[in-house]
Amino acid sequence: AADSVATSDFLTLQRYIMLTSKDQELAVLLSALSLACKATARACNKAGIALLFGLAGETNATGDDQKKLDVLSNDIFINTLTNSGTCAVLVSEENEEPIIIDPAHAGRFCVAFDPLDGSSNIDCNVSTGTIFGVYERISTGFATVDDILRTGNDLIVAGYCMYGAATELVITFKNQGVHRFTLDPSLGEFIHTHSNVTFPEDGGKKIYSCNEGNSSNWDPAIKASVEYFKAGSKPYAARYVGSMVSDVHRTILYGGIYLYPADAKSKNGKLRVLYEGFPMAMIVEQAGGVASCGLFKGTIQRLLDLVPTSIHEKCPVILGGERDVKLVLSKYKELGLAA
Ligand code: P6P
Repeated sequence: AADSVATSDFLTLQRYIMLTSKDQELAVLLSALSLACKATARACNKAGIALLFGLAGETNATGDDQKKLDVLSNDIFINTLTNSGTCAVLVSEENEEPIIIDPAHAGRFCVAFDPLDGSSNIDCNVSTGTIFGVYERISTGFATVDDILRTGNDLIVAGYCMYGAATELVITFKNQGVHRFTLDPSLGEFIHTHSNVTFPEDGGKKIYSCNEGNSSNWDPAIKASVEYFKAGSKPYAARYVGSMVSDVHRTILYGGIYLYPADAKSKNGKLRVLYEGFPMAMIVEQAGGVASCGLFKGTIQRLLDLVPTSIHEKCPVILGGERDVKLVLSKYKELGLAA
């Protein structure tokens, strides 16, 4: 067994990176990211004992009340990424402004991250996660926010770390497929467990995942789609954790669809393009799924094709296996809402 002390050949994240990209600077960046994930996992595991539950008494860029763990995890990611010497620009959900790294300590990469997504769940011990996307800078002189305000198609790495029963890192390098790593706390290493993770061929389990509390404000196509999932002798199961990493991880592994659509109150939806929509869309597409905004700004919009103009911009998110996402998109056409 891979966890027996007799093991002598460990496929760690670092080894996988060197096998895949042979890019030393990228290996250092991902080593820093995995350290930050391990430190965040430890803080979440010890929160109850270390009195880390509860509010920090501040609010973040989104206006959310920051939890102590939000602030701590954000500081962990900013410090490890800055000190890695591999980053030029950082964007965090918790920071109003982008962080431009001092050119004397800067590197090639720009990282957008949500350090502790779903943290409203943390005080009741429901799983949360970190979501991140990595660009290679394009500027030659001083790095600017334009190095990260780019189409999702320019991402070179996307990933999330789920702080659940196990601490699991899911990562994809562009066109290299989706890979899963599980933290072995006794080694402090992320050990490779699955290669080329893909959606179940037939769309998998019939599960739909959305906050139906918003349903009165949905557009007719979303309403019709969810009614379709609920109808018939074998309706879909409803599963909604309220933590994007948990809901998307289950959708990729079991099948089904996750939706956070635009609605009458939130014309651009709730989720953020740079550190929620784009990374999850890249992972879902690399796993053979579909990631769309649905009808957005007058057209049926593939999520990765968006070009954000501000770092906390929002977008609708409809992602999952082809069977279910295509069903939703077909409703727009059926109802004459899109060509
Ligand atoms: P709602 C958590 O705040 C988050 O950003 C995602 O992790 C999650 O999917 C969504 O918002 C939950 O939002 O409105 O259903 O509580």
